[in-house]
Amino acid sequence: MTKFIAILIGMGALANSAVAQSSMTMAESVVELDANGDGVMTIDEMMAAYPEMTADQFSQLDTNGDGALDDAEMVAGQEQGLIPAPASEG
Ligand SMILES: [Ca+2]
Ligand SMILES: [Ca+2]
Repeated sequence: MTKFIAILIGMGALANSAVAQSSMTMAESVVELDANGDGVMTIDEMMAAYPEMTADQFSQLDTNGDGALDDAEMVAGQEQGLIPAPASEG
């Protein structure tokens, strides 16, 4: 009986981590694109992931104009449909 409860708790923990993961999906996709791991996407990294990305599109996404896309700019771009979902998933 104790073992059964332990299994239930274990499954609950698994379910919780699955929920946590799904809410992290967007941040993870940013990390995947960030080739040099500096936490922001340059136009080179964006064009490597999205060959159809143009400089115009990039500057549209780079709302603070620092020449790189941070997490917030990536999320905003994805929400606006300016950045397609990564094709490598699934
Ligand atoms: Ca980078
Ligand atoms: Ca920026």
